[in-house]
Amino acid sequence: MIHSYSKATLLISAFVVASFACLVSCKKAKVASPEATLSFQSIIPKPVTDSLSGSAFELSKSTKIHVRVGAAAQEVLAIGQYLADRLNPATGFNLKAETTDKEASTGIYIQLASDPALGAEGYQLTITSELITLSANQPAGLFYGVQTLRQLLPAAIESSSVQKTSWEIATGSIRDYPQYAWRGSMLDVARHFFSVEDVKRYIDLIAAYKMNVLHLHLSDDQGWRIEIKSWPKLTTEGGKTQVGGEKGGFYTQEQYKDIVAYAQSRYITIVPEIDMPGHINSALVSYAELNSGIPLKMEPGKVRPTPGKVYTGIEVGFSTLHIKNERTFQFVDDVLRELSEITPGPYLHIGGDEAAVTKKEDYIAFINKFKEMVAAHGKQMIGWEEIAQGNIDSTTIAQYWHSDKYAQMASAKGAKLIMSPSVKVYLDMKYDSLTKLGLNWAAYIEVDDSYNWTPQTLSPELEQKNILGIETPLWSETIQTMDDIEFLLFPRLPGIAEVAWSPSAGRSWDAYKVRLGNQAKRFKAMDINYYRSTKVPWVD
Ligand code: TNX
Repeated sequence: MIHSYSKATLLISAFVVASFACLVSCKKAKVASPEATLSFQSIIPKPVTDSLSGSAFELSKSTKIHVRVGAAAQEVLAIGQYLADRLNPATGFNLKAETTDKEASTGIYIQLASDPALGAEGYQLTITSELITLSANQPAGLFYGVQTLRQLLPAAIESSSVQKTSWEIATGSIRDYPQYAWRGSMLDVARHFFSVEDVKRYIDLIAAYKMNVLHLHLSDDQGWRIEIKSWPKLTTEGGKTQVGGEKGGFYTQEQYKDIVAYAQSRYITIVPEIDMPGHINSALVSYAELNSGIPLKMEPGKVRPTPGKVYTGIEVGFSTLHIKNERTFQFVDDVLRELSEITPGPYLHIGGDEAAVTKKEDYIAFINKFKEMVAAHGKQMIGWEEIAQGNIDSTTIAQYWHSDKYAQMASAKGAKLIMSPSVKVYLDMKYDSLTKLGLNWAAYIEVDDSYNWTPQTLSPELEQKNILGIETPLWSETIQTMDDIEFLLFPRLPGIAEVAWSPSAGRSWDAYKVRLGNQAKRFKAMDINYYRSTKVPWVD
């Protein structure tokens, strides 16, 4: 008894001494607020692994953003500054990224560090009450870590004006990397034209969900949207109008380069598409010499094209290049050459869809020739799934949109596949029969429909190793403004980004919809015009 009493006394005195020492030297770690904890649990796309540790880091005006000097120092510094630029408007803090040659012990510390399991795009975030460490193998991983950091902060961080709140982040750690290398979206700027500013906002919106490809559909029957210096009338004539007959527009090569550079700074590759040999009326009307006498065919009862005039309706599959016209391949080669010169990314998309008035043998010959030409300009060819009929191989990428037969044919030929199932990820489809914008030929696509699928099981006979990833197209027959774009993108896009990024094991709509509902404040702070689907428990 006496023995145990003295043991207890010893323990108590040790505790008293330790507590006193701590009063002098320890700063008590703040307990994470419910809001910070909820943000941590609501990240989209869902990280591969994450764990909370209970306290909070608080961002303040004295927080330093330290960037470790070393490989790619300028690029890493730019990512640090990109982070500061995201934080400053709402906090009013005027933070600035600064280089350091040693490990930081407080603030935000950003470094490249070898961690092979994270791959080229993964990152690790370790958050304590004093220090946030963001590490990755490559700058892209750091960029994605920054996107996660944005979502860890209160939603008000996305405001463009100073907000009064405490900028808390729950402590814990996150290890994260993508399931698919191709996480893209396509914007149709041909049916309706969108300004450089709109495209930049589109880039920022998809970058926030760790997407890495923007495919620009630059030409179609209704308009030609990229300056080609050797064929100037493509834009001055072919770019004049858009669906409905209003004024169209086009990007000069300088503007296109500006878009490419902006995308690059967000780790997004621009994939330019010139749709051929069909969907080509805007070129045919710009240069009579490209015409060949093949009539523009339109089903009865549809809005017919006027020969010699840019089409302003929304029907598809009525125009074609002519394989025997001697100017055709000069035209194609000039376009592909100029486009390859202003496109640093490795891909050129040649369209190849819905060439309903091109003879099958001509279609195949076209695809084979396009493939040679794209390769001659040092690029890799991408085309819609129909290109599977051509002589394609492992150097080609086919984009699935609805035909299992073509997808399997492409896969059997060794081509890689991008999955864009129209019934799941065509964001121009209406949510339901009441949606004002959009079409419905493929399906009504509610927010759960666009989330509930995986590329692995979509078309079971595909070779999994040939699936590069996912791309979600936004065709623009019915949309004209950034508000329209946002209404069809949100809230479906974040879920599609998650299907592309996060592991499919354990995925559940019921868990996801809660995380999505928790993004409502963020969408509001980002001024996103989104569809308030009744399937989502929105928390405002
Ligand atoms: C089909 S899918 C198209 C586009 C239209 C779209 C409208 C594909 C490769 N082509 O030309 O804009 O449907 O949803």
